[in-house]
Amino acid sequence: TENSSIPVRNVDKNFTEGKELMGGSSHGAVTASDIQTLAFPSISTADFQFNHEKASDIIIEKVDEFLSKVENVRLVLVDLIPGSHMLSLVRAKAAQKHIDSKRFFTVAGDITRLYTESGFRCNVIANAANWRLRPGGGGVNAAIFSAAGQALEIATKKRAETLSPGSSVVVPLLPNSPLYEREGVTHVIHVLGPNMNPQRPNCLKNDYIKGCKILREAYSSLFESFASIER
Ligand code: AR6
Repeated sequence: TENSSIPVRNVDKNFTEGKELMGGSSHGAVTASDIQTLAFPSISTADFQFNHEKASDIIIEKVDEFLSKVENVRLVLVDLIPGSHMLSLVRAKAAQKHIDSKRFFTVAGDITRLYTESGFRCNVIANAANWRLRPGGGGVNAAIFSAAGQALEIATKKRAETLSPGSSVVVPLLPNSPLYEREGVTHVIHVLGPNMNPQRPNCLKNDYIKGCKILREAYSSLFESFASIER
């Protein structure tokens, strides 16, 4: 059976239980609101046409590495597509590798509506961006720029003009941004992944040696950017 057909309103029990566990822990100091949570799309696997098997291996490798290094963080892989191939691959591999299911989640839904549609509080979201950091163009990039309002475009331009493949940039949102007000998202991290689509700039023409290296760099850069955000 396909897990990702579960309606998005069905919040993963571990996600809410995680909150209670942390809140009631004997350490006392840690509460649910202290847990930084990053929601991210599968970089490069739609418009940029990157191989799904290879991409899912890299996601698992990088998530595992990051969670073993950094405490009090959670990661959520999101895909809009019902019955998403990427989500099922990643779920299966996460279970195989015994990735901590209280710290890593997969969610079928819109990354710009995680709180209002499924109750997931993610204070940071990642965007699979283009090199010019422009709004539009379809996919998750268009969804995030349109949900955040024009302020995101302006705030992004203040931080960077362009991105090179494998790198990322953190953009803080103003409290009056709809994404902040409605969803509780305080930062967007733009990431540029490797491109295998001949119709898009910097096509790697199926060079998966380079492609995998750049996708690893992209996730390392994304997770480091996330860890660097001050509360
Ligand atoms: N919420 C969650 N996931 C989404 C959403 C959404 N609203 N929309 C798409 N996805 P893609 P790429 C998933 O194509 O392959 C853009 O036009 C989607 O199903 O957005 O890195 C940029 O401007 C897939 O799993 O990004 C770039 O030019 C994942 O997000 C180019 O596409 C990434 O798909 C980047 O291509």
